[in-house]
Amino acid sequence: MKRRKFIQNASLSTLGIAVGTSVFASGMKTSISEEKNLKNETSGFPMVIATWNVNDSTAEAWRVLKEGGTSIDAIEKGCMIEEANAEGQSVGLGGLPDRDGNVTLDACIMNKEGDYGAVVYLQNIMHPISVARKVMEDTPHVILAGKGAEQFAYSEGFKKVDLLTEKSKKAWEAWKKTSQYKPIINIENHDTIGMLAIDENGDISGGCTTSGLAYKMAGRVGDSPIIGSGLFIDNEIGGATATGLGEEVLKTVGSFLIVELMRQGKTPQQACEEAIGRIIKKTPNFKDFQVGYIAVNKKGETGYYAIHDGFWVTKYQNDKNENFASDFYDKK
Ligand code: SD4
Repeated sequence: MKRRKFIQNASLSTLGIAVGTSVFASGMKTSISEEKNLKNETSGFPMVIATWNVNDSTAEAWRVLKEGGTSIDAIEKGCMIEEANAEGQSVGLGGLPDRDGNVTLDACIMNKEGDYGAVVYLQNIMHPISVARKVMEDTPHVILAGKGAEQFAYSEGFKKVDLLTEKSKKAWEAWKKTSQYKPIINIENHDTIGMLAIDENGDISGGCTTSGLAYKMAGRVGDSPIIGSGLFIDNEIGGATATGLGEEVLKTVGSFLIVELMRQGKTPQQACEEAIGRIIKKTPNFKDFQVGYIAVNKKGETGYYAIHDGFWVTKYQNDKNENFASDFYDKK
């Protein structure tokens, strides 16, 4: 089946993109506030914000920041929590596999200097965010893919891990039974992490880590590890990161767009809304997929916006680790 056809046929729910549902990452310790806080008025740093309900991850990032750690350390440590969570099915261990049953991971990281490192189509490694950081810091390159990335990880001391859990294997087997190319399984746990942090010095870093779309074609790489699409940081301005159907984020270079809009004077919220607007304008079938963005500026002001209801963010700021329901475009 041709790529475009596959993407069009694959509905949002079948690809592991939740729409119209509240999503709750398993292992979450803090309860979600009943009130939908759409005003999002807080600012200041240190702070950390992440896509979806990932309170354990933001708590870990906050711990690093409060101890005077750098934003890049906070990002790596925070993302690692969700990568190691076997219950979460869209990142790291326990991630849903591609249609051939292989768990393949994409991740990237960016620091305050604007350095970037990424791994794409990485297998058998629990912490792609850490390998991405090694690519950034210890190699002359910015992206390593597939076997090369895996070999590099082993050479850096990472251990081989079977990432396909029983739970995800069962889900994949159920998907295979019902349909080869039009899966009907509905995935409601969502925890692909895009994370942005500002440390006590006011320096911004970001990271993004995912197992990508469930039951994707073998070899498919999404937006998450691609600079400017799944993540972009400019320490003078702010940062942005994305979740959802990566093909649409890639086509609009969403995270770079948001940072550039903030550079032109937009608030993080206005910038996220405009980036979603670009997708809506260009893509008549936007009802079939979800994209969500989060952004932060130099003051620690944040924004978040999605195409559909059901996108949540977690923010640790001013000593509070809170979940917020994102406002969205498609009000029906
Ligand atoms: C991708 N953007 O691979 C990722 C998927 C995602 O929550 O964010 N899922 O397209």
